[in-house]
Amino acid sequence: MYQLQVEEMSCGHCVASVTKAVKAVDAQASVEVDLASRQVKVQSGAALDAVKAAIAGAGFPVSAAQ
Ligand SMILES: [Cu+2]
Repeated sequence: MYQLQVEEMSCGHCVASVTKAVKAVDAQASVEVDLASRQVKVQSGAALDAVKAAIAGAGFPVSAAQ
C-alpha cells in the first residue's frame, strides 16, 4: 500500500479527480482519501511512480509518497 500526501485537494470533486486518475493507471486500485489531512492511501499493483505521475498529471502536487 502506498501513502501519499497530495496538495490542493479541497472538495469531493478533487477527491473524485484523484481517484479517477489512479484508476486510469490501475482499474483495480483501491483509493482512500482523507480530505482533512490530504492523505491518499492507494492499494495497487501499479508502480508508485506511475501512481504519483497520474495524480500530479490531474493537477494535484504530490508532496510526499511512500
Ligand atoms: Cu475540489
